[in-house]
Amino acid sequence: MSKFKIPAVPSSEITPPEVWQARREWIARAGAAALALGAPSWAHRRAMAAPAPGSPLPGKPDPRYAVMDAPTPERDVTSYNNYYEFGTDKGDPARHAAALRLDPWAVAVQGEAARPRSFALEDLLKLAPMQERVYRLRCVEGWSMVIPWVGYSLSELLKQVEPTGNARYVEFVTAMQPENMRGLKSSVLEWPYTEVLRMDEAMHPLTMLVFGLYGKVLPQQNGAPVRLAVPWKYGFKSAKSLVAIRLHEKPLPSSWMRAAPHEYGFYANVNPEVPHPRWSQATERRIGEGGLFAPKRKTLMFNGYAEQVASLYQGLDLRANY
Ligand SMILES: Nc1nc2c(c(=O)[nH]1)N[C@H]1C(S)=C(S)[C@@H](COP(=O)(O)O)O[C@H]1N2
Ligand SMILES: [Mo]
Repeated sequence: MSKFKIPAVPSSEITPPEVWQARREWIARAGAAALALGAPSWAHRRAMAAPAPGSPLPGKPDPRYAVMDAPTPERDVTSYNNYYEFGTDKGDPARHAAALRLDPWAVAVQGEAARPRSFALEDLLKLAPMQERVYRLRCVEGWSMVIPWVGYSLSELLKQVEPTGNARYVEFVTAMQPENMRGLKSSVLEWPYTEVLRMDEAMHPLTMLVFGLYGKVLPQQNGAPVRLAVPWKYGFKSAKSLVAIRLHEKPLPSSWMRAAPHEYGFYANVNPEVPHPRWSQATERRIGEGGLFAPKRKTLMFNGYAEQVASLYQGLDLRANY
């Protein structure tokens, strides 16, 4: 495993002063909130139900994992979503995802592991210290956001089950609640929604298990109660509402690979030089930034995380392996 380097802001990325100012204010606010809240109120009770979406979930800000871009306003992060189980319109998840049944919730970690087992959500919340990390999210559709997530590296969970030497791929299986998810009637994808990473990608410290955003428990539309954030890949790799994580020896396709194999490859690394078959990926619209007429931003290789992750793909033809 390559050693994690502290991310530096590429000099090509010139941040306008108003963005800096917004970012400074936001850091001050987040710091004050973390101090005021201390440990979440439910942390000391035992056998409690999982905390409700929107209740406080502070994380310790980790500057190693913070991009300098201004975070996208919370109202945009929670109202402009892709969560096809609740419909394909950007407003559908915020309208309909409250129907998702959250309690009880567990994530089964299975397959190529010496100690496979199921983790109750309450135990996952205590497994490692909560961190706050400000990540970019680049949707394959051409828009992006900057989101302060709360959670910890997925590797913290994976190491608990002691993966065997055969564990080379990691599959993420998400919730399927037909009575609560109106989108499952659509055949746009095969359900449940699944994603797959290579083991070294899954173990990379940037790959995050997320329980909250903006210092609060995840709202359903953003993937409550636990989701993935893989910031150097297109957003669809960051599967929401995880119920199982399976370690495999052989590669396997994800939902999107099955649905449109010529459009969605295994890696889905953000790459401005490889267009989607139906549109360019060279630029993106940052949600919350001046509406439809704001100038587009240049999309960055690996979504700006090249310094941390490029070594994972040494010798790989990134055009052929999209
Ligand atoms: N289960 C599930 N996870 C999912 C999706 C989905 O439809 N279902 N959409 C993906 C896509 S395309 C994107 S861009 C991100 C969006 O995350 P956000 O709504 O929290 O910004 O979630 C990803 N995870
Ligand atoms: Mo997306």
